[in-house]
Amino acid sequence: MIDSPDITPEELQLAVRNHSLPLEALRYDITPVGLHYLLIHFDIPFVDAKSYELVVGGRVRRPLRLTMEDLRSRPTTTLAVTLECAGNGRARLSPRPMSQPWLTEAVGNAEWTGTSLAPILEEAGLEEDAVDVVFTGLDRGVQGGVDQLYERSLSLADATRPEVLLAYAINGQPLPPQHGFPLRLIVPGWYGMTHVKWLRSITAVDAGFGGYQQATAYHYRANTEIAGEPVTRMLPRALMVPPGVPDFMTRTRFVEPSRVQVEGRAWSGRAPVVRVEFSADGGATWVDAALEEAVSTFAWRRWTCAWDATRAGPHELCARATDAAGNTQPVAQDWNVEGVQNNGVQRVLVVVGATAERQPPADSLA
Ligand SMILES: Nc1nc2c(c(=O)[nH]1)N[C@H]1C(S)=C(S)[C@@H](COP(=O)(O)O)O[C@H]1N2
Ligand SMILES: [Mo]
Repeated sequence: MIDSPDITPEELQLAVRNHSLPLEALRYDITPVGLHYLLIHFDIPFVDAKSYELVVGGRVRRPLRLTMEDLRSRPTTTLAVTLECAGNGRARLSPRPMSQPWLTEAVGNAEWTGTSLAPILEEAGLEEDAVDVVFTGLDRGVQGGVDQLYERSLSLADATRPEVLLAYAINGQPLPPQHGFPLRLIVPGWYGMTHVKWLRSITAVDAGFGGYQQATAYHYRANTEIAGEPVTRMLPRALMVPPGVPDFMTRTRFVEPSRVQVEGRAWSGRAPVVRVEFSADGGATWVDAALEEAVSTFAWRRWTCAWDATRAGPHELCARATDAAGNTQPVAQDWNVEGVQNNGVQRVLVVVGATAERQPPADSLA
């Protein structure tokens, strides 16, 4: 299933800390909290909500210190937002970039509740020379040889968009520790790294932010000679719920000869998804899937497609999304240094045949 299969103990260590969405959970409009993917670079910080304060400072006229009570007393917004890790699909590249070895399932669609960021920046009063807003987490570690707090920035224009939230709840519950308790940033449409968890401070700065996670990491580059392009909004992607039942070890699917209703989800952070196509022959021929309304402006759309699974034998199923800006998914994935923005089409191997004919692989012991 993976072109360069020798997963290292270091990758395995990351993989067991950070789980993906089981693809069958694409059936839920809103992903149940425990099924939403997770990505934590360092350790999950232990935070006492009673003494917690968010510090808003830097190039502002009125620095603020906000308790959770202050934040909860502000106007509330709830928004369904599809989050996807920028490294989704990385483990399918060859050679495999060394980092969290995602296959294609680093996604989730939760309902985030919080308060809008723009009015807080307005209250703090940005100075004329402020150009970027830096979001700093409470979690600290070393990456690329750099000792750091996890931090990312946004331009003023991006930070003050109305949909940008400081969120303290997910699916109606307080944030669990792993999703950023007590407060995180939500930037609808952007890849996961932007949504800083365990927010400790928000700082307006008068020059482009040069922090590791901003200026060094999260760049799309074909080789190490170039700086590349910063990773920002999500490219379109469609995923399907693998039909039938899986083989325990290989995850190959078994389907009884029948007419199968294939279903899945599609999203893009660049423009609304306008088309999803389905292929039952490894991408040689495509048919249009039916699209349902998006769960929200910033959330995935459900799609369905009928598949005549009557010819016995193996079939490779694929799905491909296209957005209103004309972005689509490549059938063959290009390689890049960090293994980010890989939106190559999903491939699901399905064997059609009667149950009695299925030969379990000899080594599939539970
Ligand atoms: N403080 C902090 N925020 C963070 C991270 C982190 O390691 N530390 N990981 C980022 C990355 S890379 C992703 S993909 C998302 C994952 O959010 P989730 O775990 O809630 O799904 O959080 C982002 N926010
Ligand atoms: Mo990520």
